[in-house]
Amino acid sequence: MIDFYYWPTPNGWKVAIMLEECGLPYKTIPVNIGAGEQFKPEFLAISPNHRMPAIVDRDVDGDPVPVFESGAILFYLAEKTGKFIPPDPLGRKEALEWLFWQVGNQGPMAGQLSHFVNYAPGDEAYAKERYGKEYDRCLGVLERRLKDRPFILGDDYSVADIISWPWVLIAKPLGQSLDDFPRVSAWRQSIKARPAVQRGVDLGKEHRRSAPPSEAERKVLFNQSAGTVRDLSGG
Ligand SMILES: N[C@@H](CCC(=O)N[C@@H](CS)C(=O)NCC(=O)O)C(=O)O
Repeated sequence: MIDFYYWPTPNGWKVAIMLEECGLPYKTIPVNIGAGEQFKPEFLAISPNHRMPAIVDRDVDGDPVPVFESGAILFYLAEKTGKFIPPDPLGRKEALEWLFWQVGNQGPMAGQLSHFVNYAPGDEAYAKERYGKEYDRCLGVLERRLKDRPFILGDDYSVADIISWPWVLIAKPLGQSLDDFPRVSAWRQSIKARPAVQRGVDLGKEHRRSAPPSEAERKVLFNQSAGTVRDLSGG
């Protein structure tokens, strides 16, 4: 059994989709990030950057294995199952390149864009333009990559697609049209049609945000420094 520390956001969906695609048995443990549950000492012991998603793999010989950071989790699960990753060294190298691309480029840029589009206190025009352009640039990178292949690594759907798809799914609410990215648009639709992907995105949907964050949630989510994290996690 795998313990899956989860809250329904694009970063959480990546791992929900991977677990569903692999058919691995897992138990969902909600981490209500608006309520500050990511700072609980027991969660920090698994995820030292106090961010979800994280997993603990109990289906191992010896001590349970904790894994944090979505890219590392997807790679770990791909290695464990032999699924959604090429078998050869050069193919694995490419899988790692695109995993790192997502967690170092598309993910943070989309995350900051989402922050300024959805939660910034004022107009923040410069920030929206800056992250909007970076998000657009990342879509351009994907569009070029998909020029002569149906999936990011070639003919086969892989961890590279699973990790990059959730932040493309929500392009429209981020204020970005996909009209200029026809291949990305077709890729997005073909992945959306997979039953495991639907199950992953639906996981915990009752917890999805339906109203703007309250003052208390804003304080937890948008006021973090080393000092506040120390206070929230109890030292
Ligand atoms: N690089 C991390 C990002 C994870 C992340 O940013 N998670 C957010 C939710 S989408 C979180 O836990 N936020 C809690 C907080 O901001 O305190 C990954 O890819 O796993």
